[in-house]
Amino acid sequence: MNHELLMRRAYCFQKDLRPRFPVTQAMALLRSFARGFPATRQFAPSLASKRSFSASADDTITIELDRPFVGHKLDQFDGLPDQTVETTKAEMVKMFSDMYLMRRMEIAADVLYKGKFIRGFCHLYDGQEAICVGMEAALNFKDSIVTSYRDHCTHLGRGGTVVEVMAELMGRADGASKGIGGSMHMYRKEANFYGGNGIVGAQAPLGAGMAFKHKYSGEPNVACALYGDGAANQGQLFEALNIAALWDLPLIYICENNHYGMGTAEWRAAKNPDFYTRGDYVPGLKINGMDSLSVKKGMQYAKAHALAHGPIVLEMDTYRYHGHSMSDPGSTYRTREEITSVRQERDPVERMRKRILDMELVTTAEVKEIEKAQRKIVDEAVEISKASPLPAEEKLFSNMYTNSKQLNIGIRGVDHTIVSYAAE
Ligand SMILES: Cc1ncc(C[n+]2csc(CCOP(=O)(O)OP(=O)(O)O)c2C)c(N)n1
Ligand SMILES: [Mg+2]
Repeated sequence: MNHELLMRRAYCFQKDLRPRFPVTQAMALLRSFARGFPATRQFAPSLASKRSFSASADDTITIELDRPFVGHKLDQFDGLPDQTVETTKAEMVKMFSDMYLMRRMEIAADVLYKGKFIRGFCHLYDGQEAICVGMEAALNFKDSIVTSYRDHCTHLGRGGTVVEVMAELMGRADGASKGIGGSMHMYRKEANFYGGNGIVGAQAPLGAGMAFKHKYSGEPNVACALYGDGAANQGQLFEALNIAALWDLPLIYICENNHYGMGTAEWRAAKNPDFYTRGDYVPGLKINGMDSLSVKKGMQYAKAHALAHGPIVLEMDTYRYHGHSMSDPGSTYRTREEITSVRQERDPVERMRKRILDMELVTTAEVKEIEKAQRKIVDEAVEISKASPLPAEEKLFSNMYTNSKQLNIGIRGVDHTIVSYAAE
């Protein structure tokens, strides 16, 4: 079996580029492929360890995390999570592969934006990939997610495809929202992903509503609402938190602290930038958001907590490499040295690449093959998206909340008399 093909079958997110046979078969192939690799049952603790041992792709490996969790009011509950996480070779290789795919997709979006194939808003997620990937390792698609406009990779994490993201970015009919939403409006209802929100903080009360639904329906699931350090100062967050705490809703608030809200550093906007403590009476946990395994462990803890006791506030310590959006060069309010040092010392993709190589779970040649396969997925998705048609004209006026024809007003200067209205 060709390794590149195998990795694509076992790991890629691509629905439409995914070869047509079941994942179980792919995983069986992966297992046979993995059998020859050295691995460890009890791996501890440093990334630099090079112990060789044999284990299959699904054998449990225990990793000691290099940064401790920091808690807020957790003593009244289960205390702090310990500093170890259980994983497998298959999971770690998948995490690397998924994060690498996300990184390449965001780099491609940057290039396409500069080439004017993508217009309008575009907020990239590169640097923050470990949150998305680690979070999904602790959740299932019956748990709900709602996030901000920085949503491209969340869509992949929820099982969406690179084509869906790319086509949406280019305003094409094959996009996640049929090309009428754009960068800020990825959406995947079948995996309980409710977007993509352009209004800062708007997702916080939406997340509380989703958590209410899970509890009301007696489902063993949680709702996760992700927001930034800038959004963390919004009033609606505290209103929703109050009601969620009163009603013990299974809600996980996740503050993705990339340390800037547009060009404003966290300390200039927040009197208390310890965002995991900002729930006051609601417990919190600070997590290394640059390590997908730390995120997984923290999320496992948070899900169990939310189901048993109600809301919890997580702070993911992370960093965005690009500017706030494509119109921000990202270097006027922070130094280039700062960006470079995070890339060199904390990059989530590099961290996992180093980990699986140091543990001798894969060879350098195999890592290169994974990377080549993921780059090909992105390249093909770009071409498919470019060839995708524009949405039909009448689609521009479907799913509108207000019937502006009745109100006799234009929408953003568009003359409504020249289009027909299609209600969906
Ligand atoms: C209610 C509202 N106010 C202001 C804006 C403009 N705005 C868009 S993003 C942003 C900064 C948010 O920063 P943060 O929450 O840290 O998220 P990040 O962009 O860093 O992911 C602002 C002020 C908006 N979209 N909505
Ligand atoms: Mg921010």
